[in-house]
Amino acid sequence: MEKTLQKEETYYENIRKKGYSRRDFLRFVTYMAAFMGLETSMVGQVVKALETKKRIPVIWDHFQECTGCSESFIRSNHPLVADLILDKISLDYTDTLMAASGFPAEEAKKQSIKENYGKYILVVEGAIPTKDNGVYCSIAGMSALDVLKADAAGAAAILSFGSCSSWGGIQAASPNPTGAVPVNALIKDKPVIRVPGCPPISEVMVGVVMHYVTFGTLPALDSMGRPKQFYGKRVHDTCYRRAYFDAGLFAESFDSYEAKQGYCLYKLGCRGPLTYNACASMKWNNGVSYPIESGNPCIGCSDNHFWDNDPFTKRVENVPGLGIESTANTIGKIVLGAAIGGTVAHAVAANFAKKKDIRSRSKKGKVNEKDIKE
Ligand code: FSX
Ligand code: SF4
Ligand code: F3S
Repeated sequence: MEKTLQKEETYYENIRKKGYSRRDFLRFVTYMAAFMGLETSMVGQVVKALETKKRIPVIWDHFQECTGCSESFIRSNHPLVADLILDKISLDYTDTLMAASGFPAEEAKKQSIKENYGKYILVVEGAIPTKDNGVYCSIAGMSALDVLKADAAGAAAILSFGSCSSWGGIQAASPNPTGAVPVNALIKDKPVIRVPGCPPISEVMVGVVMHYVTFGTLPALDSMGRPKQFYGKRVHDTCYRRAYFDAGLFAESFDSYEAKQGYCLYKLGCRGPLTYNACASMKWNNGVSYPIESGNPCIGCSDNHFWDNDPFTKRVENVPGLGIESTANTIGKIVLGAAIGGTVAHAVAANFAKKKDIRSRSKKGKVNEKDIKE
């Protein structure tokens, strides 16, 4: 396993050692800075941080989950995103990605925690069962409950990756037979950042880590403990089908002409109006698509209690923010007549501007050293 010998490297040194050029590095930074919502003028700060800062050790625990969060993390199409976790973060322990196993792996983890006490980031994927002393999930002879407490004790911060560790997820769905709870129900003396989604978007997870590396602080959080830069808007606010919603044009069935034409999926159960995530602006798989663009309504996978909300059969009855009981049949007229079109137009325009920015900044050959201002 890659271990302490390489810990003194900076991120940049490690990137170069892996065979990437300076141009690749700058391209990656500008691409990520766009996702992080940073102004172009701040790209220099990210470059400088990665050039000068030592890699931060990361311990990554898995509890009750499907490992989709790890899958999402390493599936980013940007080659350096995958390397960020495997190479550029000094990843000392993760059940699914590390080469070591069994006793040596557990020992390596203990050693890393000891050496980096108070400095490492703890990533938690999955919920923690608390019923019957946590007997329903154990790793290396310890309950997930005890593993979490031991690993959290020396962490500088904890990142709850995924809806399971953020809210409880599918494990906590009624009747929650194992008493599954999210991380922040158990850890009260450390900053716990929720990065929900089942799974979360790869660039969101990387962006949270990069923010910490660049600024040495945690990102601004909303009242639910989610980074505002990624969870500040509802899927609905930046959805490309929003114009159809506003016009009261809805697809009535999945195989209809309207669905294919891009009509709003609200009547088919879309939970975009309630769900806070960046899917519609950042999209998935390097900006290729997101559930709604593939013809499926948002099922609110980033929300608390999303399984108990019965997203596959229940339609959202009241769309918040309009101040009225709105039905799908009247909402278009109401929105158009209530002069909130300006807000909508602004949200949609901001979305297009962001997409354009990301696209232009990540275009091949577009990033030059002279464009990076300190
Ligand atoms: Fe949960 Fe992550 Fe859903 Fe799966 O591990 S957020 S079940 S995608 O993978 O925790
Ligand atoms: Fe998009 Fe769903 Fe909102 Fe319709 S209801 S505009 S499909 S997020
Ligand atoms: Fe999840 Fe909805 Fe995004 S289902 S992936 S939050 S569009």
